Amino acid sequence: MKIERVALHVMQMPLIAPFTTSFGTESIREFLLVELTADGVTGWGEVPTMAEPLYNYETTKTAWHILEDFLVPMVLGKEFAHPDELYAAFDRIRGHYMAKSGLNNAAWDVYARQLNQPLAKVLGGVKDRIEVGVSVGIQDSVAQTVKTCENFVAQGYRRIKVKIRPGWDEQMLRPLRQALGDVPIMADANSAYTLKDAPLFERLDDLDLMMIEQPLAEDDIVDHAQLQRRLKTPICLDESILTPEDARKALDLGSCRIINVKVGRIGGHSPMKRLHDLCVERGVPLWCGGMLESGVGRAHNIALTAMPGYKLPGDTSASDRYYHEDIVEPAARLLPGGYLAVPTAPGIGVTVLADRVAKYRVHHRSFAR
Ligand code: OSB
Ligand code: MG
Repeated sequence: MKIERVALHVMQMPLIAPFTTSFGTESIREFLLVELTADGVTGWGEVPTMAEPLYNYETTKTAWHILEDFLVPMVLGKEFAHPDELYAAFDRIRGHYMAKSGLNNAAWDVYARQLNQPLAKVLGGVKDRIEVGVSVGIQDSVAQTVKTCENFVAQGYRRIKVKIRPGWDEQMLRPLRQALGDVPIMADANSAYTLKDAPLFERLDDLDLMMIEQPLAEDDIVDHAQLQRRLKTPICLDESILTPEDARKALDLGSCRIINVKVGRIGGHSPMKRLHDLCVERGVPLWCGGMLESGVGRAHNIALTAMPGYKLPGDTSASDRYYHEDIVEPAARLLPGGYLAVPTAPGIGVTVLADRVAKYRVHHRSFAR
């Protein structure tokens, strides 16, 4: 594919309800869309940054800078045989995986459209529907948490993830387990604890949580290994895994038993496939995390979750769990039993609606040669 044009769109979409984690509250989802045209075929990618560097160090502005000044000039006017080759061109640029993922994934969409095949199939996917769960932010009260979670269970979601932070953990999780019976529950701390909190996590062992996600610092797989040795509950790493090599090291150290893949966090489908294959080889279950994506990022998440290594329900909930209206058609809808359908149309399998993109766009620029 010869890259003819790249357009970057800064998007701001209001969430139906604010989403609170241990690092802050988001009410308007800010992110970038990458629109890439090669050989007359257009593909889309999503850069799932936020306005502030709270989840990781990237922001929408750093991603714009890295794309505009470095990544876009590396691909514009160039010819690539495969999206992996385009990703390899980014080798010299350190980090900034979310910025890289936007271009890499847009190239995968183009590539699959050129093959006239769904992206899921091109990535090696084998499922026609994926099992999904829901990620519930920090609520005002325990009663509110129980009600919110019961409502999602009634809709069919197959597992509940709740956000925790110091002062909002055991006192919420015990009554929640009581209320939900044997519904699979897990907790995500977004790095809010230290090894000093190990006794708390040991007490949580009897709640039979599916896993505890990223309890400790994002840059620390050493303390996670110590904590994992003390727990029956599996630790799942999210923020700590930026590359397939990070995953290998964390698994070698015993820092986790499960890995959450966010295709943006690790740079796109090209490195994602390597991480997937490593985890399949080692028998480590994967699941697909989320960054409250729009329909573009959601379609990429659905496509990748069709791969066989994704063994556990992910955070890819239906579009209506986040947004009043989506920027793609058809928007992802929850099927009975807690599934999303894997699209069968070419590429990401959804149509990006130009008028909706324009409605929620605050800035854009097109690069061509
Ligand atoms: O840690 O998984 C996380 C949302 C924003 C930033 C970080 C995280 C999340 C979620 C929501 O948990 C996942 C989703 O529903 O997209
Ligand atoms: Mg997480």
